[in-house]
Amino acid sequence: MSAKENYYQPEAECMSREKMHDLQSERLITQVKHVYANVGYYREKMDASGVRPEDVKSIADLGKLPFLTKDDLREAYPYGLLAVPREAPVRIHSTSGTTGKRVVAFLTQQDIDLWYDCCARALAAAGATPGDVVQISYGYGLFTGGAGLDGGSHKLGSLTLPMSSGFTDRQLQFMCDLGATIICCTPSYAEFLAETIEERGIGDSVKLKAGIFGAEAWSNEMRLRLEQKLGIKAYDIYGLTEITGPGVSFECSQQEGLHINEDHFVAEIINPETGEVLPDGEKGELVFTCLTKQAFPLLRYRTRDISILSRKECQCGRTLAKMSRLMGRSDDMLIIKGVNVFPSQIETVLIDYGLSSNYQLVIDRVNHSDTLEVRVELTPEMFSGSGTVGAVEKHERMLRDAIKNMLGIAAKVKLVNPKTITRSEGKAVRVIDNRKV
Ligand code: DLL
Repeated sequence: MSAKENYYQPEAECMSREKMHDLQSERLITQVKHVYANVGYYREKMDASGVRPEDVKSIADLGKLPFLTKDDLREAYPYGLLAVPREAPVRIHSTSGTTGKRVVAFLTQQDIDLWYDCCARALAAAGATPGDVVQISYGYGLFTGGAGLDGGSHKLGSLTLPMSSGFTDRQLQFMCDLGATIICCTPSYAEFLAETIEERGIGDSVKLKAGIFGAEAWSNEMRLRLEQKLGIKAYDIYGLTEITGPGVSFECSQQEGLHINEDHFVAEIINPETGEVLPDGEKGELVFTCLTKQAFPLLRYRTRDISILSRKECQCGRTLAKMSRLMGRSDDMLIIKGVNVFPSQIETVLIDYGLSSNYQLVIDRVNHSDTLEVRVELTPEMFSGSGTVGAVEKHERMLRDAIKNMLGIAAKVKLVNPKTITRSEGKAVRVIDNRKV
């Protein structure tokens, strides 16, 4: 433990690795029995893979259990994976996914309490104390962002401003009038807020010291920019509705990877093609097992999120394993002209180039060949200073070369006027793939 660091539950966050191993093992054994006894869907899946609850004697046996995927959740929709009687859960949340059938997750009061503890840990790690005013600008409702951080802020005893997303004028008025010190929202909305603050020249009235940003991918370059523009430290927070929402993992003062709340969730990294479990330090798909959830306890759930695990000591004093910031999703990966492209790679080029992180990738198929157009906004300086046609073309050419260098494929670059790409109040829409029917 470090004297300077701000913990919410140091006994869990700084537990010895041996103790964590024993705690995880004990909880896993109980959880597997609970699931086998109460969820027919699971029982069939486990029977089909020839594994019985007695086979799981410690965390080392985790690999015996079958994986669960989003398809299982869709198949079992809506109540098929509920592990408690219908009367027991008190809350439903749902994924923000835009395709396919929505996934619903259920929580008992205890599930909610433990989830809010996880979010309180994240807030504390970002420096939140009871003296802070925490502005929550994630959406409230089916989305887990608002509820999770709201609950965490209450647990911590901070003054909670439940703004939800949108209504930017009101957000900024409350932020300034009430002296919000911590802001929680998607990084793309944070960027929009920062832009508006700058435009209105109200930076001096903003008292923010930290931001807790997650729910979508954001690069380190974007972090530095948000920190500089808002005068804050920007922390990453990760989670997914199926597992619990925000607070599955969170960044600490070191801002180098996210600590996983391992007393509640076990993480594995697998090869997404073969399902083979990979050692620490190797890149692959994150898989989570819920150790304490009562109502909707998923075991070995494949997230499709790509990351790397590490159990190296962290300067913050937490002993919780870390996952690297997300490197993309295996299903967000675009294949353009046969090349694997992650939107975050393009974002890095744009930000390196001093451009806005408001961009859109438009993919099409013309004459049986893929085309990629990168639309990005000119910064106000570029627009006013060198916004002549010749200068814009020069910027476009240089960007095209930089993208070609990074990806190895040609892209068309289109610099558009500031504020012409639609802003999102929740998760940003970065990719328009016109190839899909
Ligand atoms: O996005 C939960 C959340 C809310 C996390 C607020 C953080 C803050 P879903 O809507 O179910 O839940 O989406 C989950 O979003 O599988 C990732 O692909 C992506 N995601 C979440 N956090 C991050 C992050 C919430 N920090 C899906 N970085 C996940 C990159 C993230 N992607």
